[in-house]
Amino acid sequence: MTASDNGVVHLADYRAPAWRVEQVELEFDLDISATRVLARLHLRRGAGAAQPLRLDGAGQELHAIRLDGRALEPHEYQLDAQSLTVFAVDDGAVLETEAGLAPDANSALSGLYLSGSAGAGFLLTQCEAEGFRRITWYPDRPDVLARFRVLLRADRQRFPVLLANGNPAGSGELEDGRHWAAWDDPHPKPSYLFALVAGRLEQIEQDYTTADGRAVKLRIFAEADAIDRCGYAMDALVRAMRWDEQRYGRNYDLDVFHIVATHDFNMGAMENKGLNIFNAKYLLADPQRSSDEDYAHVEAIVAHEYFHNWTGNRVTCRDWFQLSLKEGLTVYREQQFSAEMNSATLKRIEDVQVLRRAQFTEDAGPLAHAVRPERYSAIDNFYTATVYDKGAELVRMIAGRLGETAWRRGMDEYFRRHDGEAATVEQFLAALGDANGVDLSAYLAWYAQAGTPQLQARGTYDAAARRYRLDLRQRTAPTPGQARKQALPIPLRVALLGADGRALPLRREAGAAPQDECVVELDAASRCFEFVDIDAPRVASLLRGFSAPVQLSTDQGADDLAFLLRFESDGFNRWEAAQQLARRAFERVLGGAQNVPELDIWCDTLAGLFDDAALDPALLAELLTPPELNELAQPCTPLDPAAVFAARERLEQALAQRLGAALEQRHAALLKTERGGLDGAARGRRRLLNRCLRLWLRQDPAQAQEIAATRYVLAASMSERLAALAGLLADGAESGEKALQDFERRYDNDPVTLDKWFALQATIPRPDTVERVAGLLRHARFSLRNPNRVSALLMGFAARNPLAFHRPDGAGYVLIEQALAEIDSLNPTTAARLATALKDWARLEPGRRALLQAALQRLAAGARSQDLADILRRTLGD
Ligand code: 0A1
Ligand code: ZN
Repeated sequence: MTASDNGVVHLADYRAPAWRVEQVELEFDLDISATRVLARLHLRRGAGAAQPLRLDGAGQELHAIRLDGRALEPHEYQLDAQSLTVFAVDDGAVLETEAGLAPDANSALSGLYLSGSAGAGFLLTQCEAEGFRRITWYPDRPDVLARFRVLLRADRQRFPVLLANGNPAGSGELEDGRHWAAWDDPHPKPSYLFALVAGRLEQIEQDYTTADGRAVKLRIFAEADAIDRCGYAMDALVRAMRWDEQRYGRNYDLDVFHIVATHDFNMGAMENKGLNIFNAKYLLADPQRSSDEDYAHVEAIVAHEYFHNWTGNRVTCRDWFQLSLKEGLTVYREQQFSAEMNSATLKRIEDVQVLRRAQFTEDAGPLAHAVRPERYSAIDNFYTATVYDKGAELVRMIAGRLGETAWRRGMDEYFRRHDGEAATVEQFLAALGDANGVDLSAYLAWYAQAGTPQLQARGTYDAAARRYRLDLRQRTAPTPGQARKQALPIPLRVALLGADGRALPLRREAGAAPQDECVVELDAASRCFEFVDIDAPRVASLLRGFSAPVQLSTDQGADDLAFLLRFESDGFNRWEAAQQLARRAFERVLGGAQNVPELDIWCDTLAGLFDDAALDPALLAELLTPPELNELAQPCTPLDPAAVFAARERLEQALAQRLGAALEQRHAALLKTERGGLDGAARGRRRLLNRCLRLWLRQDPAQAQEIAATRYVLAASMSERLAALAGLLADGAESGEKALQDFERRYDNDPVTLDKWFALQATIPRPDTVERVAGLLRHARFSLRNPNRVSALLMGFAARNPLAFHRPDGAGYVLIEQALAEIDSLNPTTAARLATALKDWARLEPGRRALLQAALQRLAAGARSQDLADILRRTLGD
């Protein structure tokens, strides 16, 4: 796809490639500062009239160019900063180029780069979305699928391990202490899935036999100090491979599957064919250093990357507008897997939390975009919560609409039709629909329309007619570039609960078979649905399981929500009732009310549940947690982050007081249980233990701080240690500072764990955290070149610490502004991501708003990278 006006690429301009590559042979002479790449492209004319061969390229030096073995004269080709054009090329021709690269100078971490230090680090690549063009000249677009053969040569001492995609195809010695390794990938793939890794790495290995009988060597590679933390990832990989066989009938398709861990990575991980590369923070896990959340991430992301082998690699995307075709679908598959491995209810709660915190806020702000956008100027900026998480919700809705058997049938058809191809969202919907004789095209509107639908529900009961009527109405507010919105198909899972809390039998018409739960689909701006033969409904439970990514408002009172919180059998909606109650209490408190009945109802209902032995401790911990600050702040305009913070504090304080001595008692009881285990029950108990401690710290600070300080030292797991430390720091306790020093000493040499130390400090909810973060920027272990460090310290501060970041004097803004200007010249992807934390400036109260706007304008004036410029331009609404 070529960029048209001002580097903006439009979906409507898509043209099939003029040239295809049948096969590509790559030869690398690897070196930290001077790598040579020979590329041999076997070319085929593609669609349309004969055109010159235009290849993407960026940053490398051209040392030689030959067509069918003949060196080209300068007038036969044209080279500029973004491309190489060869004028007269015949169908079937072979183009050879030789390029020179400097991996150690590549701070953008896209293309071929160095992880770690020049002396001890290793070389690796990141090609999605457009990194391959930084390695060699190529039609760097996902709809050009080629067979890759790769030959790697390097010094044996310095680079003992040489990996690329596909199956191993030989290795041997060369002169002068060098060696070689050849790799052959039999599956045609787009260039964004290319990868190589070279360096001194250790490995663990496991044999695996696929359901269709292929023997596969699974290997995980990491640097020596990390290899003993790869066992859990291997375990998760094996479980993910079996799961994909059983649930989707998908087998692995190479003789080896390799994963490599690096501390220098722009994202979470990457699904390169047969050679996944992982950000170490999502691969390494051990009981002493990893929290329960870390374990869950490793399991989910290992599965995610593995699942991409079919949803992304075997069937890839026609163009980058279709990104959610692979990402939304793979996130959904990953969510299904995690739900089946753990508690489905908790997983759903966590997924919805992520959606609300990251995606709903994105959808409501200046960076709102459709799951399938229609234009972009920097594709790296579209690896967003909308494309990933809302995309997964769309797949979930469609899967729910079809039902389990039909969903599987549809997916089988999708793979059957498009294996080995680059597909579109339309083709996905068509395959799913055709396999089941249904028309799913109405769901395409969900992919095209940005913004979160607001769904209003009103229930009325006619006792005489024994009818319950549900009125639904939807509306989506305008988003940038999309003033007018259409009605979307919204499936709503509904139950009616009777006075005893049990689901009443539901019938849409007289004589129909009754159901405990019904799905109604709102397919217009408004509609009403009736249920007949209904006796004495107490309350409606709507949008069970969060059946559509909408914002629901109902006419239910606080008593109705309390009833749901007590009796609802759908775990998700039970939690949701607690969230809604807390939200109502919050709004009243924020509005200045002294006497807030909703707050009492919330506290009393939770206190009633607190001793319920039948309640899953993990769910109880979530019930006891009000929505986080960013969620609560969402509807507030003008926004005063300090007032939001104070109001939420009052909620926490009220709950802590209401629970009183029970907190200490429950905490003590949980401390006596087995605390080190990794099973779901132990994790659940820890979650509640930690939540009790946080509330107890508010209820009885003096005593709880003492216990927290001990808990820090005697922690049976990292989750305990982190919770104790975070609690002490939030309280400003002296013992918190001591514990921080201890933490630094313990983990000084472990980057993944030291990031927790940076993040903990960045998120201390106190105004003077600004000065603390400024000091940490000068810490010997801090570097703006490392995305994980930037994310821990600066993203932690800007996105997860509204009280400090939005300090009224603007010091937080200046701090981020200065850091961003520097990161921009090092790593545009990281700069752009950090800048998204500034997106809500226009909603702030006038004082902060002016300060942040000025900082954004200064940044925009000086932005060097297209990535950062794009985010700032859209943020400022220019
Ligand atoms: N496809 C990967 C995410 C990813 C995207 C871009 C990257 O570099 C800019 C790296 C990874 C995934 O979904 O896991
Ligand atoms: Zn992905």
